[in-house]
Amino acid sequence: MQTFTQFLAEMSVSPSLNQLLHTLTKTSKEISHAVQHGALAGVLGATEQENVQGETQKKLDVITNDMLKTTLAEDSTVKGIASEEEDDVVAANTDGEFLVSFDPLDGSSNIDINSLVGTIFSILPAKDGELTQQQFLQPGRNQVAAGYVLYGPSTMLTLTTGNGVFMFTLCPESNEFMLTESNVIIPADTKEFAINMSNQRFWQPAMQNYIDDLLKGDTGVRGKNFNMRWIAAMVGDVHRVLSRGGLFSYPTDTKNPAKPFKLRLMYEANPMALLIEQAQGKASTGYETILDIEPTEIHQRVAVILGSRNEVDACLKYHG
Ligand code: AFP
Repeated sequence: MQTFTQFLAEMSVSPSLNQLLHTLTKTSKEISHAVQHGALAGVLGATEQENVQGETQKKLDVITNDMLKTTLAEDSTVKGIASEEEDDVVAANTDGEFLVSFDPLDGSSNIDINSLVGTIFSILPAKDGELTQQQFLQPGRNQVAAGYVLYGPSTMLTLTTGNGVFMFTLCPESNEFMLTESNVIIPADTKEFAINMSNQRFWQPAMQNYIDDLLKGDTGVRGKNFNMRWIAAMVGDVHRVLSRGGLFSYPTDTKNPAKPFKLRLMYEANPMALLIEQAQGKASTGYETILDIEPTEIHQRVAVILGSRNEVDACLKYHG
């Protein structure tokens, strides 16, 4: 089995990207340790602060954000950082080659119930000049690498540098990420979907009709029965889709008219869309390919429909 270091050498990633990926994985091991200690380390529960998006921050959201911010700012390859937990972009090193966007701990509502959480990251090329939000506003297609670290029964890293999708498992004895899945491919067809059904009445008719037909199973137009899963952490749901196929969606809804979309483009939808496309799946808003969206701001939200190619296409047909 290859170590992560051996893998990067074999993939001939540039020395600067190699350095940055090592910084990210080193910090993720420390996050994994903090998550594992849970109540023993007094890291569960909420703070009294809200992030820029008006969500109450969990203690671990703040701790993991600070861990990543500190280590990335010390990495000479990083020019700037954008995080779910930071109001604005954070400048790191003027000559840095990369911009890193991240959700330090996706699935915050799972923290206190000892369920799946993860770190999602996206790496974009930096541009010359002063670091501003504008630097980050590049389509997801520009990402040089993207991935997530899932803190589950095993800690797993899933990564793409634009040459396929690879999964690594953190060995508890050696504390090394070991390559455990190469060239992940998502089956084109599936009988599994993931969506928060409690929002059904707030969806657009296209999504309502699509899900209605899945629920009718072999008595309806789809002619087969579907199973449903919902982890409430995109990182866990996408990991399942990459592992065995499926369709995952957080669609447009009218629950809160001021917030028609839930998931964030820069550090949730884009990195996941790159992984999904690299694994031969598909990722769309219903009307647009996620990786082609020209972002307008760093905390922008979008509708997401991703997963097994043929099933995403089936869903898109309802969207016209
Ligand atoms: P956080 O980013 O606040 O941890 O939220 C997680 C998430 O954005 C995404 O990972 C889940 O798919 C989704 O929220 C779950 O949302 P519901 O609570 O509406 O099911």
